[in-house]
Amino acid sequence: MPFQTFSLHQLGWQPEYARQLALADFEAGYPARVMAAHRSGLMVMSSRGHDAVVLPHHLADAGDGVAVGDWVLVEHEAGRVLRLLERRSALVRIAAGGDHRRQSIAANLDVLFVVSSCNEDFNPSRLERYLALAADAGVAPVIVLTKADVGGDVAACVAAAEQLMPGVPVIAVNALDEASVSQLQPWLAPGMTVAFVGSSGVGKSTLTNRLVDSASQRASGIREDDARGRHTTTAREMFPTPSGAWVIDTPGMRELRLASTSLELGSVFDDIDTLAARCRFRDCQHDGDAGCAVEAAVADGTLDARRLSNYRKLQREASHAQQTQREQRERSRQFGALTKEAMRAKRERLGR
Ligand SMILES: Nc1nc2c(ncn2[C@@H]2O[C@H](COP(=O)(O)OP(=O)(O)O)[C@@H](O)[C@H]2O)c(=O)[nH]1
Ligand SMILES: [Mg+2]
Ligand SMILES: [Zn+2]
Repeated sequence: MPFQTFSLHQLGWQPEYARQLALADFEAGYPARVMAAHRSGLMVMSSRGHDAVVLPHHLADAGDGVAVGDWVLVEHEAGRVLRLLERRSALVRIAAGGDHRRQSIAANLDVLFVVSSCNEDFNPSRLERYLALAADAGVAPVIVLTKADVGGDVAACVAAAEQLMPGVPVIAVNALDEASVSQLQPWLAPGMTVAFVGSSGVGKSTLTNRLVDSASQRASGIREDDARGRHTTTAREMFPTPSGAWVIDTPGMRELRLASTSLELGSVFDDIDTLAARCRFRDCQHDGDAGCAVEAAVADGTLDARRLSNYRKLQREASHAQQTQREQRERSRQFGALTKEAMRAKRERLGR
């Protein structure tokens, strides 16, 4: 089967990536985009087609790791990644489990579709969490409310979602219906990269499959099925749409802990920050303090108590993430010092 090829431009190449490469870099290797990240290595796409390449450990372990959507420099003939290019944006989470590692999920995104269904799953606090995640990633969010066909008060859902953050588009769709899903086309221009995030079962994979024609999924050579022949969304992959955009499906992230270390959480809670500026005392804790504008707004119904408490919760998480990051930096600094000391001792033993 002939593989579809793409120009760098079609792959989403931007001048800011080109600026990171000198002539010597182009002599050593070629730029390619990560289409899929597996334990064994990366599947990349470049103007010469797709290639399986090796990701050296020192690159895999550096920073937040390499993710689907990243641009890398691949060594000519060697099929090995030489460098990771600086990202325009990146979705990062705190890994599940005890070690609290930062882990990139997707890189160089233009749009983040925050998906929720219009029924039981609809949860404003969870949507705010994803909006903060988008702000931290540096990606423009679009809220997509699925299962608009199932019943439930779709208009009320849309209205509630529209209140969460001014300027964020809210689209209600039936993910099973092609015409309905075509409402997402404005964000699927050629070279654009979009990703879906949201709880398990909201329709992310259904949307992805609707947008990406199956022929290009197969032809891209990046679909891998597990031993039982089922497709799994454990490895992150991106697929081209007929309109020329790139779509990334992400597995439902049950343990979506914010990797954000900014207590402002983007501008998701601008309304509360604006209110807080009007409190009588600058260090107002909005907790029984005299002349508190935030509590006054909750009392008169202009601010949702739920929203305030969610802001506080997300701020606590951000401050926790800040602390963890500090500790990790300190640990790796100590580890670096230890390694240096060990190497010095070894040199001495060898009499050099
Ligand atoms: N009726 C209806 N069913 C949907 C819609 N979106 C998703 N589903 C169904 O919901 C289930 C979960 O969808 P899936 O795409 O696997 O969710 P994911 O976990 O977010 O990837 C599947 O059975 C879909 O067919 C929708 O808009 N309308
Ligand atoms: Mg899925
Ligand atoms: Zn206050």
